[in-house]
Amino acid sequence: RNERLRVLVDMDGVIADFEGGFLKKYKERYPNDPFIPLEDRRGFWVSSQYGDMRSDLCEKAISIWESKNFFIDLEPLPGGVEALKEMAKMENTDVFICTSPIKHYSYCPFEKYAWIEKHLGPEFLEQIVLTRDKTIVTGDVLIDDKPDILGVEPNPSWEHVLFTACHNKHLPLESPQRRLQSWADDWRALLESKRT
Ligand code: UMP
Repeated sequence: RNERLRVLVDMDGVIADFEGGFLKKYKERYPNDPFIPLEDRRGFWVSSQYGDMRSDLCEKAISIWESKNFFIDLEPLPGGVEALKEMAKMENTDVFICTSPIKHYSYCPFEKYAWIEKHLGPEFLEQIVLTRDKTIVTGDVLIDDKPDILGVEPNPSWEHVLFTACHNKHLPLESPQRRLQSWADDWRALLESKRT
């Protein structure tokens, strides 16, 4: 059996500020259209909440993250880069960044690699898993801000720990599910609890 701990860490909303980057560029591009302040965000899909506000705003929202330089310009979320670098140096620990690219592939996959090289260093280019289905990836824990992570595998090997974000902070947790409130929260204890 494997003595090493395998940690999967999501990118958008966990180490890269997708919501903040979206809102900034949306307001710049559509200054005369309504927007949703981060404290009013509900639900994982930004485009759905914008579309519910006014139907044309769904595709306007999508146009933001489909644009060149959207993903590379995202700011790191507080403490995320430092946590991943420390995690990667821990004994018997393998860290992978597990992220779903958008289907408009012109910029997103390239810019995700570039972001990781820029903020985490070229060593981390070995640690990237790009997949639209995270259930087929094996690991001990998946730290992700998406409440429902579904795919073709009904029983994924990982425990999903919900990373708190503006869109999920009001959600009641399904009973066994754990949260990481931020990177200031005790992620080391979480990892130790999976090691035993
Ligand atoms: N995304 C959308 N629509 C939205 C919000 C996000 O397509 O309304 C994209 C951005 C990310 C991906 O590329 O979905 C989420 O990836 P994960 O965080 O689940 O890895």
